[in-house]
Amino acid sequence: MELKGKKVLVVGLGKSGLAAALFLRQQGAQVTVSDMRSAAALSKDIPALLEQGIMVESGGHGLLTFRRQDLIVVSPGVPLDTPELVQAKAFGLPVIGELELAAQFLKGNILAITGSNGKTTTTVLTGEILAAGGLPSLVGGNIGVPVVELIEKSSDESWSVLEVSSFQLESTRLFHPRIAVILNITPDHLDRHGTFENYALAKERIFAAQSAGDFLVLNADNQRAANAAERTAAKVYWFSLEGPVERGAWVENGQVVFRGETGGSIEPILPLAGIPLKGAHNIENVLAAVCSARLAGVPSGAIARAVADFRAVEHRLEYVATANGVEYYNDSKATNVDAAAKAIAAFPGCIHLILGGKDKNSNYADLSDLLRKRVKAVYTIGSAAAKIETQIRGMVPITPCETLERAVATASKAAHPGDVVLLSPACSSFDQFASYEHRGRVFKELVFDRTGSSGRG
Ligand code: UMA
Repeated sequence: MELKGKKVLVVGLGKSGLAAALFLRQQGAQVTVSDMRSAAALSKDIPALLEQGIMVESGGHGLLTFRRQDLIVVSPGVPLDTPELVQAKAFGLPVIGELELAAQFLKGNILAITGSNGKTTTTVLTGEILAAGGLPSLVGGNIGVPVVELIEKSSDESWSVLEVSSFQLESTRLFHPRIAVILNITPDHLDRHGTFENYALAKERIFAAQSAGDFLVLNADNQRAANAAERTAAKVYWFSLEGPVERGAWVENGQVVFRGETGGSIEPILPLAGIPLKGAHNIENVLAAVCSARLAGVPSGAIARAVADFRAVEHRLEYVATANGVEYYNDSKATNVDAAAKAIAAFPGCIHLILGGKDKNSNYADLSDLLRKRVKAVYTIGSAAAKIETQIRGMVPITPCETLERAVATASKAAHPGDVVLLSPACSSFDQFASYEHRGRVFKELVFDRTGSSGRG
């Protein structure tokens, strides 16, 4: 892709847009950035952009700005049905995402991981396993590191391990991972994609450009993810919690095992007891990482060592502290119902659960069974509170708390020794916080304030 002298518009000035604009400018493009936020809100980034000769349109998107371009690079959070983008496409302008742009300049191999839940843990773990196996690995994508930022560090030998979201995949055409992983597909982001099928189809773009020499790793236990096997040109590998698979990873007699070829020998990788993460969903994440790492050529000893040394990623069922016999867990990254279900299932019972935030057109009644069996009380927060209360009424005592601060205080007072206070909100954070990371950090501070210094540091 030749960018020198091209007029390129970057839409959205968040992490992705900022990194993409600077990269495009470096490549000699004439860059404009357009963002709906006001100049005051963007004031932190504008000076650096102007200094590089990048023009900035703030306070909204101008139709004419979108028309006068050779290429439009869109940030993941900007919906593709934004009227200015629709019109630009109608005029024949190419519209691609930051992932698609970056992937065309990345050297080496791409190992891309998508799924409704477990992406970040699996991505970080896979990156660590590859590094333990001596492969130069770079980690980025939806995890918070724009893929363009990896380009400079990539080499012909490197493996870029990328967490990729449906938002990023939706606008890909040539994105071509050597190994692609679909961990699971369950309802999420229905507010953006409209239907579950549209959302699933966006995720399936992860293998759209793959061919017979590539690998697609699928969860045999998740129907919608497994369906992809019928539509791919890549060689399919499986992982399963339920039993043996033709090729791939599963659990047998307390061991994680791997079989490289249909009918081939079964290779023990590590004992189940050597996995230091909570919850069955995390065993799935480990199986996916083991399978991908074997396909990348990492020997079993290095895999076992890296898994044993791995610690939960921040905001994913992260242990925070214990006070008066009550354990506190931060699962702020659980921004959909399925993720919250997995977190609840990871504890035997006695959970005081903080639910709520910004609704994504979700159905909280899907939690009914787990709420009845494992949850002592629910504390609601945020703009989704009324909907949650209506959908789960009668299943478990509910205390409307509005804020996280009140929820932590109320849950802490109600909890007895042996109970767990769990923030696993099943909603996005944007009604009350800047991000799920911000929400998680506030939760941890509130817990530390109540429990003294225990767990800090
Ligand atoms: N904006 C517009 N016009 C619009 C919509 C937004 O100008 O119509 C502007 C906003 O004013 C803002 C900017 O776009 O200034 C935000 O862009 P963005 O939402 O794409 O945010 P980034 O900071 O670039 O972060 C993105 C991902 N965000 C989303 O997908 C929403 C980050 O994933 C990712 O870490 C980052 O790129 C680096 O790759 C976050 C996320 O929530 C963690 N992802 C979703 C998820 O995991 O569920 C998919």
